[in-house]
Amino acid sequence: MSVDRRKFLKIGAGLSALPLMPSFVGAKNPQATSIKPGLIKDGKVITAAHWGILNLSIKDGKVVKSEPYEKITKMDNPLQHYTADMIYKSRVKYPYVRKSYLENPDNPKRELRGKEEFVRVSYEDAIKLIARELKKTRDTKGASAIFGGSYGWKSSGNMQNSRILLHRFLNVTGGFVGVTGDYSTGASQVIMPYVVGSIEVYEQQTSWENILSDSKVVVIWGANPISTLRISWTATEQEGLAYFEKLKKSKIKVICIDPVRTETCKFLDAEWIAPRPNTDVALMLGMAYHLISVKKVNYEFLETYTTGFNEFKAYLDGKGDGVVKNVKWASEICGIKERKIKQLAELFYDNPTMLMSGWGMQRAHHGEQPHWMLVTLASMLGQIGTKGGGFGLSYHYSNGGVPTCKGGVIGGMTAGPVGIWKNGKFRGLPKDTSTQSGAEWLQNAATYSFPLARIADALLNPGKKIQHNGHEITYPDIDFIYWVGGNPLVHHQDTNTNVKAWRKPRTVVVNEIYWTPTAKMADIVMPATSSYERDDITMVGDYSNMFIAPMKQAVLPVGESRDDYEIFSDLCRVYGKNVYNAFTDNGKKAKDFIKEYYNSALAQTQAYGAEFATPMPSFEEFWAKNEPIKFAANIESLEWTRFKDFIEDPILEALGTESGLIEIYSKTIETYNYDDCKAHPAWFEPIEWLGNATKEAPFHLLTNHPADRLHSQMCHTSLRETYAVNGREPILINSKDARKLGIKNGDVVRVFNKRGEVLAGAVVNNDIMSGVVMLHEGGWYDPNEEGMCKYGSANVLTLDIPTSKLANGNIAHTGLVNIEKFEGELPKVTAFSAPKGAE
Ligand code: PGD
Repeated sequence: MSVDRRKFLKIGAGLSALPLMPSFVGAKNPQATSIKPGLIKDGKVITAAHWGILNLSIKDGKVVKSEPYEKITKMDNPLQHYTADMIYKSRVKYPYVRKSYLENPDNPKRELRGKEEFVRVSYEDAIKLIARELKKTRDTKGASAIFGGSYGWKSSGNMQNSRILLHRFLNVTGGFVGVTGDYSTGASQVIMPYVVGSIEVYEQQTSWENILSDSKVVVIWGANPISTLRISWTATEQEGLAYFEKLKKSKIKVICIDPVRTETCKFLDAEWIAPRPNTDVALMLGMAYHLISVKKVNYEFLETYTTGFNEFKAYLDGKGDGVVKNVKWASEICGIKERKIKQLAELFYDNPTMLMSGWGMQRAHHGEQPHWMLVTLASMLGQIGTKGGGFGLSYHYSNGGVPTCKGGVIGGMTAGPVGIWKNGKFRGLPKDTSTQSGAEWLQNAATYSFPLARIADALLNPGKKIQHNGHEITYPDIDFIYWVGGNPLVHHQDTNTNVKAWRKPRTVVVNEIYWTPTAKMADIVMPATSSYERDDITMVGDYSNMFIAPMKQAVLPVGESRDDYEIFSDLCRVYGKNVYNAFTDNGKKAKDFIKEYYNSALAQTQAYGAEFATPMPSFEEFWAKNEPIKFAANIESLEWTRFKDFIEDPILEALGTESGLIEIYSKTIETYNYDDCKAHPAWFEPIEWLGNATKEAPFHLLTNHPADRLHSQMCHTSLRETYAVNGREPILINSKDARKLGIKNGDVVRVFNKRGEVLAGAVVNNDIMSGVVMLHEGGWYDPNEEGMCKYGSANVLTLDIPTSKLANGNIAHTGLVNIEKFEGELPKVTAFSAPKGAE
């Protein structure tokens, strides 16, 4: 350590740095010699991750093999085999503080965030530093300066739910700024309640059993379930994939409408229809126009179950804008031949047709429109609520449509009571915290909350007023960010602007397992354990609730990593006993919560009686046995049909919309008077699309979800070597386009626009329409000195503007780029190594 460095460490807020050596120096093989009681040294451990229930083989205290617990489908899920890399690669092993922040947290040279070296400090000192600086921000700027929205996919597990634990910690210490919405369904979850009375995107779907028995046509509209069903929010049971296998064997006609010939399209041997990106609304409007002209509209359905069709029809006929939305008009916009548009519309009307839509098309400029228009089209077809027809917005996600099992559902971590914050001072916790409900917490967090996808805008523009869903929101002045369980430097759009935004607040704290781009942008990084280093419990099957799986600690924590629960408990300890007790529920350990969550499910199954649900053993037996409990579906759920009750009785089973009916025209939205979201579904030209492409940016960029990662998770594992091209993220280019550009399969290319530039590896074929390129989201951001991403993080190129004033969702799939062969010397990819000071 240099003298200079010693000097600043001394003055650095009175904290001491540790010698840069591992804490287990002296032990020959600490993993093998210090196995904690109860931890298996050699044998098998059952755990679960978003990518399924896993059977881990442990040898000498280390994970050596990772396999699925049960083989449900013939399809392999590669994500299930890389657990060892998830434990041992790219780890944050110790607490670190950015050099300038350690020297002077009051003036921490924010412009160096993400560039400067880190200094290792002791765990205790890091805890003291976070607690002190957080309190300082509260005392000087109030709770509205503390951002804890902290969005992300974290790890599976109901106890070590890092995001909720962060909320719990920030609540007991006095509140924080939260967010509304998410990146997945930002637009649809706001528009759908106006249209069908529920958010729809996270709802159980008509049972697959019904689809297989009654559908004649299945349309997969902008979705890639064979890829996205490899994971789910809790842990996947993979049954959705098994149903897609059955669909492939059935006689049902499958059509994929997508600019990319996806894995799903190829797997199902489906008919591929490729519209220009972001033009599905125009395509659907053309279909609607055609159905009216050939009198293939179910008017009885429209009259009984919907409101506003006449206003919509007036729009189709061009009554307000003079533009008739006929098939010719649609074809010119979306690029699908007129004959095909007509043929598809009639095929849907003439046959029981299930329109399965993904969410990618609503992650686009005016993303509120596609699903609203899809519901309108489905209403015209009149099959909603039938066994084989209608629409579904979650077949591609978390195995929607897999029948729900009759069993117990475990409890989970809650966001806890909110500390009292008055006149700029934290006044402690309320005397009786038991009276605080979850709703109160939500209200508190909502006071300053803003739509998640506006985060960079909010950080850069404190005090700015925006319109959101009929209200005005004023951005808070954020000076302290605490992020856990997410990777915003990768997941948020327009990375270069995002980097500027992240250099705004005084303090950024991140608990992370790996040296992600977000961890590298922090001032204080706390080393978090992976889920394989701690005990937990999870449901498996988000809609099916098919299993309860134990997630037993498999190996010792790496380095000095700690569970998020432990980190936050220790932070609370600094604030005093009452705060610690409120956070830990009077000193509970992780296992106490796990048992409690299990027992709540046990009580449910006991209430059903053994006849109706699989009996569950006591918690102790369950934990000792180290096996998941599996529940079965009953006849009711096997035959379950979405909207059936409403169709049978639209009065008693009215929808949650203002009229109780499906709203093709919303009087409430009309009152908002937004220029970018009208009172009925409509075509809006996106800010960037092939219709306004230029010589500078001639290609539409799609940033689909990757098949071999979960967003950015696993990018650092050796699974990457199976898909990376020349060490870079692959970009899919149409053969004809590549030929024109002189690009061959395997070439490194520069992809660029006015927002930024990335390197990527060319994959040239005809699985993508001409004029469109596709770079998966989730590649780790790896800037060189000039800001070019050496690995290929898609969001360097995307736009950070809202879908509309209604939902303010992200528009990750709208955007134009240019592309050229990279001729220079290839820079080394450093995305997966530790930053300076932490090597
Ligand atoms: P993940 O890669 O899952 O991405 O964004 P999200 O941030 O959810 O990041 C999770 C992070 O949490 C990882 O870094 C992981 O290491 C960390 N983590 C996991 N478990 C724990 C834990 O127990 N404790 C702590 N402290 N950390 C943990 C995904 C987001 O990206 C989403 S949901 C969508 S839908 C969007 N999709 C797109 C898109 O289609 N196109 C583009 N261009 N961009 C997108 N961004 C969005």
